[in-house]
Amino acid sequence: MSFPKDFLWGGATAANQYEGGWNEGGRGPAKTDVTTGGSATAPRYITYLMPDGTAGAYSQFGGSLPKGAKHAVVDGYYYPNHNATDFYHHYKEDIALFAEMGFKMFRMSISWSRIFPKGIEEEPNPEGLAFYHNVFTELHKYNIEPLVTISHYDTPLYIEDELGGWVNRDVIGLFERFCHVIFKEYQGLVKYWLTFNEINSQIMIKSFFPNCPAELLDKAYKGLHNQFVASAKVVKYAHENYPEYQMGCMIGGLVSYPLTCDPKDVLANQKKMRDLFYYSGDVMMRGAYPSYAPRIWKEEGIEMNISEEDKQILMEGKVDFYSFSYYSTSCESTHNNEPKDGKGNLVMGYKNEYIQYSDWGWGMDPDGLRYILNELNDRYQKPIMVVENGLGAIDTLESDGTVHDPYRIDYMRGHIQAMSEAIEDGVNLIAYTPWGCIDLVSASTGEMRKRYGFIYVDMDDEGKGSMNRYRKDSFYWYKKVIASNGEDLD
Ligand code: BGP
Repeated sequence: MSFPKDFLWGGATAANQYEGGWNEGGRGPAKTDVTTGGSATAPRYITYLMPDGTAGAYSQFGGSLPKGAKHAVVDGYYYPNHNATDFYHHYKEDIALFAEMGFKMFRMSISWSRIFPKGIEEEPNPEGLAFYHNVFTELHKYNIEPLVTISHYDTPLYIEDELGGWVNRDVIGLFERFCHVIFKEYQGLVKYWLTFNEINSQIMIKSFFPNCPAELLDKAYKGLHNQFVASAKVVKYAHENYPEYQMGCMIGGLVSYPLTCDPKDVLANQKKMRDLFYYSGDVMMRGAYPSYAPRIWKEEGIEMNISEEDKQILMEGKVDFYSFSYYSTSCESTHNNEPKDGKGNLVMGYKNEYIQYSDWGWGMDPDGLRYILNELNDRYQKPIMVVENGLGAIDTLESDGTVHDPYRIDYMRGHIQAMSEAIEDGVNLIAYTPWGCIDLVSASTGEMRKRYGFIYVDMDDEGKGSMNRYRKDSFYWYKKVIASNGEDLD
């Protein structure tokens, strides 16, 4: 029996992709509310209005807001995150379904603009606070432990547009105020917190946007630094004021292999892993930038003058556990001039002939999970949570309300076996919360048809559907897995 008896089995979601109720209960908008639907081949667009009232849109991959324009919801576009799959109105029903599967943990995020609509207010929005109170209370009714992401891709739009977003250091103070309020408000209801979802995602633009303008990259590194400082400040604050709180980082998982055993490929791959993946975890787990960081900044032409004060803050705000997302792997090579054809979450690489690919072209690689868990365990020697993992696939709702998804069960089985092996290897893995445990809006494509859930939600890419919930075959399978603590995977 490899899974420890108190292993935290569960599922994961995020407010912007699941909650809906975007303009209810006093909530303010976030950038995800001005982001349209897209597809595997067409990008999502971000819409705006010019001062003369003309509407426009730019691609979320590489586009930018024209001078003088303001992000806005514009007639004629569809915004899937507005209603998402409506946790806002279905939370009781959904939590009952999670409980039926036997969840011990449920990962969700708090929408910052539900608590502080613009992000700058002195006082929080009581209706927003009450909503999450109700949700956490409902979870505890079933002994489900919340795992709360404080910021999951939804900084209030006002902060992004009027204050310039995370490159502006003033945002650190606004984030602290938000955290102080929720830490106090939810004491006794929440114990596990993650400060920023996939904090490294902002520098991943280097991977899927190869000729990324220097200015954009500079902003990304500086914004990321401000998030490191913001995270460290609230981690320190939590440790001092709420000793029962467990604070974690959340890093977008990137596992890449050298395409060949040419030492040049091995070095190029090591650089990629450090550059895009280890960089962030190293700062948050060890409290200081790694020794390889200055060379990255030099090569990218980025001037990073980190003050002594910031260095001290980072050291004092180390997190208690490591968490990450894991979906896919790819390969790196120095002597391949072909375009990178191996896609994955936030990252591009070369395809690996030894693994299978999903309908969205993401490499499926359970062994890679065992490999990276061992690497992370060796590197940090702290508890680890896999807080996202899963297969985005097209499901069919049958006329009798069933959904047969053996492909999802196969994917999950492989990854659970890999985690079990990693635990046998000595890895201190404490939780597993697969992504989109109930169908929700895809972050990269805005689609509904890219489904991850154990629970099917009747909603399509155009916003049509009853929002009714249906148990997929994987629902009953995962229930058995949890009941047997990872033993029964048939
Ligand atoms: C991660 C995000 C999630 C989620 C997931 C799956 O990057 O943290 O928000 O969306 O990827 O990706 P997608 O929705 O693009 O399939």
